[in-house]
Amino acid sequence: MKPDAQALALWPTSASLSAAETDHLVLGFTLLTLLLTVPIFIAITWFAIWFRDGRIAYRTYSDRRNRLLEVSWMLIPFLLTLVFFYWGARMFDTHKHPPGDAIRISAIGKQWMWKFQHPGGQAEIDDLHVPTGQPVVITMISQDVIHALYLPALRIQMETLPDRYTQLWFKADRPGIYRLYCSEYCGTDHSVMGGYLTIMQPADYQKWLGQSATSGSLVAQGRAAFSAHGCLGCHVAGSVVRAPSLAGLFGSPVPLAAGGTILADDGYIRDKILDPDRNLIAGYRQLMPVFKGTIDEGEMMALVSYIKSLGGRSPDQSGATP
Ligand code: HEC
Ligand SMILES: [Cu+2]
Repeated sequence: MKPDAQALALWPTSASLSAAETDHLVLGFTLLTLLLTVPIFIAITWFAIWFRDGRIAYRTYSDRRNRLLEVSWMLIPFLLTLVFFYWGARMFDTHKHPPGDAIRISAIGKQWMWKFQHPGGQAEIDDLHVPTGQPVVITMISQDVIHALYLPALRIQMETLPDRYTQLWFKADRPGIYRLYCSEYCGTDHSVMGGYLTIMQPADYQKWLGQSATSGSLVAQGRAAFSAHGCLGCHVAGSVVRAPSLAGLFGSPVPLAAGGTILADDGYIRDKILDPDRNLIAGYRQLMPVFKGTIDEGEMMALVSYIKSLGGRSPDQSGATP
């Protein structure tokens, strides 16, 4: 089916195992809901007709009770719905925990387009190319208002927020061209904020990457931004300013001046660069300039990738005392 015809299909093609599982969950839960409610609606209708005004029927109140019956018709449906709760919660948990070996793609939503960037630096607008058989993580942020990236063929969507990174991941298994959308009303041109998701065989994906223009890998772009913004002046071994080493920072706990620690994830690093006066670090004098307004989200994604790529946390390299 052509991708645009698919947009009208009642039940879009599913392009991953987890999309198929989502369908089973939704169908199963719909069936259970029907099973539990349709008999009640039939009984209500039947009783309403049987005991209608003026009809001669047996209306004497009976005080016969069957506790077992009463408990069972509450308990059995409850347990049956719990099965779906458990199933849904397990899928939710899987969606929250991408595997470590995933391809990391960054996405920026803005009025009214999507910009995607691959680890090699290949950028695309309103188009997203991914391989089959490999997990793909998309880390995203909005440059303005709230958007949401919706990939119906994979049955997933995620809000894209200003000032905070969000994530989704999937492992596609059916090559093809599918639609992608913004599913959060975001202004005048919301309806045209979308494009195509192209799922390709891994070899075709590699070929596509090779043919696409890139101005250096994301990490290399980040390294360039790191020196262009003068970060290197402080965050380098032997600098005059005593600044923490960024090597191995990603994923480690940072001790805070106010006590406690904070996990150095993408969001922490971004916040610290834009507004270093937040989350003051124990043992340092805060001398870092505020970069809010000077670094856009695209450059920030590159900077964060670069800082992530600095392996092996080592003790303070800057050495010099203030
Ligand atoms: C004038 C010196 C200076 C410059 C320039 C500077 N920093 Fe910093 N940076 C510091 C200091 C000092 C700290 C510790 C701040 C604190 O006490 O909270 C820091 C902290 C950080 C942290 C948190 C480190 C940790 O261990 O948690 C990150 C990330 C960071 N800087 C990135 C950058 C980036 C990226 C740039 C360039 C866009 C930059 N810095 C520019 C001095 C600087
Ligand atoms: Cu939008």
